[in-house]
Formats: sequence, structure tokens, C-alpha cells
Amino acid sequence: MTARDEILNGLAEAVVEGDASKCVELANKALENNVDAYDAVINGCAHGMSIVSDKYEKREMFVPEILLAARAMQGAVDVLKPYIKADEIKESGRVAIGVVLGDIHDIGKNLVKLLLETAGLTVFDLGKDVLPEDFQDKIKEEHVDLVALSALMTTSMMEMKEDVKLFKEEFPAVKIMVGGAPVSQEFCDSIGADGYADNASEAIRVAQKLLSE
Ligand code: HCB
Repeated sequence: MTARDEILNGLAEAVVEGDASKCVELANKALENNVDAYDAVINGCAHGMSIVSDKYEKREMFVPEILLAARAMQGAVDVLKPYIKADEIKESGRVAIGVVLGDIHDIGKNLVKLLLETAGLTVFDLGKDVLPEDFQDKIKEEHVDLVALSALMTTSMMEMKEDVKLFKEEFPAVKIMVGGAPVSQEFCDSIGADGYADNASEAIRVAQKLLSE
């Protein structure tokens, strides 16, 4: 096993264990060993978080452990973030991101935000459980080019549908990207959103494509 694999596996494991100090230690070790910071976030931290999601689904992990895992992951992300190289993205753009009304799941949204920022985009984070009018105000005030919506529940997917309808009516030129575990390309097409991303790195590619159209 290479040093990279060892560190990344260790990071994923530390996220699953919710071991915040181990996460920080391994994030620093990744940097010392010239492991690419982006690689460490995606294939270490985010990989660990997807193991946590699976374990939750199988009832092998419970809410308090999930929250510890998320906090531990954030510790590593904070160490790695300044070292993620800005992508050579040609089309810079202004993005408003948020989790739709009624939904407080923001772990995935935070990862997408981080990567969009490192891709050179200007990101306005509205947080979670966001009112449609807060998105609308931000789009107007900040001349936003792209809205990235996140939803993790079947109930909030309906809110996402309403948001897309509303924003498309009021701001036809503004692109809308959607994502979150239950969201799919099919759902994206059915609600008239412009793009769907399955994960944070894919979100960069989709944002880049939408902004260049
Ligand atoms: Co929560 N929860 N939860 N939860 N939760 C889910 C989402 C369920 C699927 C679990 C289940 O029952 N099987 C379920 C929803 C069921 C459904 O709707 N069909 C559920 C439920 C029901 C609830 C509560 C209602 C539970 C309760 O109180 N009875 C409650 C929600 C309250 C509310 O929102 N109003 C609740 C609470 C919680 C917490 C607080 C314990 C915690 C959230 C902590 C936080 O986010 N700060 C939590 C968590 C962690 C989960 C699971 C286990 C993991 C979600 C997660 O963070 N995944 C989740 C189970 C699951 O999804 N398998 C469970 C990891 C991230 C990295 O993945 O998919 O979010 P992601 O993001 C990806 C990807 O989708 C994409 O990029 C990200 C990075 O690669 N992406 C985008 C995301 N957003 C994007 C936006 C874009 O524009 C583009 C790409």
C-alpha cells in the first residue's frame, strides 16, 4: 500500500470513527507527504462520509455518531482547504448555494460549496432550510449566474421542484443545478432544472458546463 493510500484510508476510517484529532493529524500528514489536498478531501474525507451514510442506512450507526463523523470530517477539511489548488476554470461565475426549505442536511452541500470555491467560483452560501425568497433576494442582490440546490429528503425534493419553477419564472437566464442523495438526472429533467450532479467533483464539471453555455 502506498503512503497516499494509507493516509486516505486512515482519513476515511477516522471520519467513520468520528475521531476529530486523528482527522486533523492525518490531514496534516497528507500535506507533509505531498498528497494532493483535493484527493484527500474526496477520497479520504468524503469517502468516509459515504461509508457513514451506508452504515446509517443499515442501522449500524446512529445520529450522535453521524454528527461526530461530520464534525471530525470538517476538522480535516479545514486543514486541507487552503491547499486545494484553484482549478484553471475559464468561466468564472457567481453561485448561490443552499439546502431547500424544510431540510437541514448540509454536509453534502458544504462539500459542494468547498469544491466550487476551489474551482474559482464566487459562492454565496445561504445555509440550510432556505426560504425561496432568500434565494430570490440573493440572486437579485449579487447578480447570481447559477443556483445550486440541495435536497436530501423526498419531502424536500418537492420544495426543490417549487423553487425551480419559481426561479425559472423570475430569472429565466439563471441556471439551476440540483443534487442530494435522492435526486437523480431523471428528477432534474422532470422539474426543469438545468443540471444534476451526483457528487461534489461532478458538481464542478456541471457548474462549469452551465456557466459556459
Ligand atoms: Co437524516 N435522513 N434526517 N440526518 N440523514 C437521511 C437523509 C435519510 C435518507 C435516512 C433514512 O431514513 N433512510 C432520511 C430521509 C428519508 C426520505 O426523505 N426519504 C433522513 C431523515 C428522515 C431525517 C430526519 C427527518 C430524522 C428525524 O428527525 N426523524 C431529520 C431531518 C430533519 C430535517 O431536515 N428537517 C434528519 C436529521 C439528520 C441529522 C441531523 C442527524 C444528520 C444531518 C446533519 C447535517 O447534515 N448537518 C442526518 C444525516 C447525516 C443523514 C444521512 C445518514 C447522511 C446524509 C449525508 O450527510 N450524506 C442520510 C442517509 C443517506 O443519505 N444515505 C439520512 C453524506 C453527504 C456527503 O452526501 O448526498 O448529502 P450527500 O451529498 C453529496 C451529493 O449528493 C452531492 O454532492 C455531495 C458530496 O459528494 N450533492 C449535490 C449534494 N447536494 C448537492 C447540490 C448540488 O447542487 C449538486 C450536488
